[in-house]
Amino acid sequence: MNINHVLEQFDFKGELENCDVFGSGHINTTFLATYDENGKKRHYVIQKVNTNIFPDIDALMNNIFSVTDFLREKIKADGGNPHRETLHFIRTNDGKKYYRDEDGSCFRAYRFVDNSKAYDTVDSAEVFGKSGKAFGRFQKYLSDFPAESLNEIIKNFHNTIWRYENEFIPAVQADKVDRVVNCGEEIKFVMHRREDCKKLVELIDKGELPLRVTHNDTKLNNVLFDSDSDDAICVIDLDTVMPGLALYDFGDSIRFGANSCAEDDDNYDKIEIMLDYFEAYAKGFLSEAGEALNQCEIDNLAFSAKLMTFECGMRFLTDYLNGDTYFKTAYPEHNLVRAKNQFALVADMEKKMDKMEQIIKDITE
Ligand code: ADP
Ligand code: GN1
Ligand code: MG
Repeated sequence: MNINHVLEQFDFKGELENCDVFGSGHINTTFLATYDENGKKRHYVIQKVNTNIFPDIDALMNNIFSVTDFLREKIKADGGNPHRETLHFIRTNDGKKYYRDEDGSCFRAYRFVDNSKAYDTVDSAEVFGKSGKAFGRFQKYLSDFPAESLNEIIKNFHNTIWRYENEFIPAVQADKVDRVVNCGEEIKFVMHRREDCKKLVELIDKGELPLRVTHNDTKLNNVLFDSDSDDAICVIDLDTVMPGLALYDFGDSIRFGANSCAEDDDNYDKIEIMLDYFEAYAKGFLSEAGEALNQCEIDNLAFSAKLMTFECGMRFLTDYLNGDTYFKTAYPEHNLVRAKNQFALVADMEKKMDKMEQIIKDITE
């Protein structure tokens, strides 16, 4: 791949200074390019989209353009700054939403939000609470987005029982790369919790949990913070914006940001759910999205944190069993370490579930 050739396809301002790999996502390959326009630095983010995971790139980019256009209007109406508070994608020189090179690789570009940063971990509950506000506001802004116009980019994305039956169990049975032998305990851990996998799906079927337009991948490094004030300003990584549950967005944020350790830390005995972070996030999220939530959603907030952590651990374990074909890994056991990490967090949440539920009650009653 010749990145300079890719950059030439977009209408960036100024002279290219440098372009480097950037960020810590598990799916796409992200670059940061710096241009100089008459002494003024301009930064752009270029992403090679993972087309194994997102084969229908047209559907994906149509979603993203319509969601960011919609958000821009909401932000303006709310008196916000649309240049900083949502992503601004840049079309190719011939007006397309992405560039496909000769090898079939697909690239998209957007403006870097200046004076911003993404965190893989934060060192204060207060800052984490601000990300809760940003994701809550994101959901509130999209509450009247025409959901039927969105393409469902990955079917069954958070259908935990579907992932269990159709991905996890077949991966164990196939044992393609002879790794079952390394993870008997973890496989048992998942199997013992099969009943949990059904809970939210059954509540959807009963009509108790409403589908909303949600982000579906609300980890901390998918929101940008202002470098000076540490306010959470812009929700990024819009690939999985689809109809989903408010609980998926809440739970996935807690999974990543209220873990006392990074997602792939192998100090398993140091892993715990930090209840002050849980509380700060819940307050931030509910202050923006809370009014719209029904009682069943509120009653399942604490459980959703456990379920999203469990589901993610099961996905890491499945990928380990399949030979690391989905998530980017830095070393052979990386997915197993991630799975063990998530399961340690699930186990701690199980011990603290009463406390987590009480925190939600204290905020909402
Ligand atoms: P992935 O699907 O691979 O997670 P993302 O869109 O989340 O792709 O981008 C990957 C990472 O790049 C983010 O988690 C973040 O760390 C970083 N990143 C992306 N865009 C920006 C930006 N505008 N400013 C700062 N960091 C960014
Ligand atoms: C992936 O794209 P990224 O790195 O923000 C994944 C999420 C997982 C997460 C685990 C499209 O998120 O579902 O929860 O890794 N995204 C996709 O860290 O599968
Ligand atoms: Mg990301």
